[in-house]
Amino acid sequence: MSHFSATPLDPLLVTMDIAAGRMSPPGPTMVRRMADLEGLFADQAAWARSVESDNPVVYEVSSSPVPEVPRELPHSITTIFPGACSNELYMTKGHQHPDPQGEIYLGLSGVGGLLMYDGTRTEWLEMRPGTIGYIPPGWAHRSVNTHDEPYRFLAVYPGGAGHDYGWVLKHGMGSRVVARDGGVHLLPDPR
Ligand code: S6P
Ligand code: ZN
Repeated sequence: MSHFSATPLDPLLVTMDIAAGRMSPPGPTMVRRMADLEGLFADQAAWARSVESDNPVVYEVSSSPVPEVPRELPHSITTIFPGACSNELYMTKGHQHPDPQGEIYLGLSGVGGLLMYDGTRTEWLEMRPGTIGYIPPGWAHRSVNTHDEPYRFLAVYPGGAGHDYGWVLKHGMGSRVVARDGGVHLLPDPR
């Protein structure tokens, strides 16, 4: 996501429409379709078929107007829709913050998981409405929808941390999250 103004904002009341995954007043919104997740799902042939058939929306991000600049705390609602590519559950691209700083996720609706990877260890937190997932500095993070309704969470993160998507493309997340035999499983993904 890229943002606009470097001018600090005045105090701001933001209202979340959790059912819609929107914020008011609104800031930037982003839609990620299957085509935007190239190279991320294990089954590349299934990914290509999905892109060619209807290129579904996998997730959306709606931000408040707080900009991604140092010292500000931008925040956004991510909605991951239910679904899978082959049997790998719908997920965000995942990223590292090049300036390592912590981040907070708050579960809003639905059920999902917060997958984190520090290059050696993988951690998985189950996220439900009201749970907070803490992402320590230096851990790459990806979110996954593990159920059959939209999974929504609020993210609050340091505006100067930046976003590096190439790191996850290159190193993966240590594990993949798949639906199999009626359950959700983490499979090792060594690189
Ligand atoms: C930003 C924070 C989230 C994600 C969002 C989409 O630091 O972690 O707002 O941007 O969940 O995920 P991704 O990996 O596509 O940015
Ligand atoms: Zn982040």
